[in-house]
Amino acid sequence: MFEAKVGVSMLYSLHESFNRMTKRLNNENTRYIEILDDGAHELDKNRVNLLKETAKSYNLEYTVHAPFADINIASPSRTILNASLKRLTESLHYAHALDAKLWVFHPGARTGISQFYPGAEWKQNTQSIQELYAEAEQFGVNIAIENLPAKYWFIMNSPEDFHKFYKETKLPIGIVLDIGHANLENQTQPFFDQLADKIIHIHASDNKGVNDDHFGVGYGTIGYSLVAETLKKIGYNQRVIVESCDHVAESLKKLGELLN
Ligand SMILES: [Mn+2]
Repeated sequence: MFEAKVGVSMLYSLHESFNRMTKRLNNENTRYIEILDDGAHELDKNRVNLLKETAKSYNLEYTVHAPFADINIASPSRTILNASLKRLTESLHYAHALDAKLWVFHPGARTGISQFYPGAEWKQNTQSIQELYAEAEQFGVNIAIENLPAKYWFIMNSPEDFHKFYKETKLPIGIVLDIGHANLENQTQPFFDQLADKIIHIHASDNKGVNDDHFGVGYGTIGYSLVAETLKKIGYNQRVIVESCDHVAESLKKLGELLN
């Protein structure tokens, strides 16, 4: 039976205070909420407690998006790498405290010196993911890695990259398919064709194939009707999270209609 769970990322509210964001949670027309542990919404113990109370009151289910500002798990700098992993581990612990169903994180990125060390960023990225996975397993937190576009220096852009990663690590780690990111690489259909069984979470926003705009669904050039058809065909029954910065309620409604 087809029953994708359409939810919303609080990314669109990141310019607002944490308390303002929290007050929105009972009014999102969905119980599937993705909290972004970054910027003004960075988690701490008190905030986790507040979110837990809110979830209880309104029967919400959280997923947590790991911080990504200035984070690079493929960094060639030991100092930056350690700081990144420390911050991510902290976020994992908050996800555990929140009873989050999933912790979503970004792969590492190339840097201005990567060209001098071919393959080093890939190797470091893999090692970091193995460390995060071990940590997550200890805490019983389910984690998944998101596809990112090469345009913004990230690695792990295509199905080929994920195949390579799985072949090397044998880790049973899922994929967050970001449809907007995949569109920038023309890889949406290849991801569905080749890795449908690995996709355990979806980020939905729109763009025009050039920049990662995070437009509302229907405000770019992505064919969401086709995406919805594909999701039905593969029997996708997990979360589809609207990760738009505008037209959020409208996007949620559109996807809900397309997927039901
Ligand atoms: Mn995303």
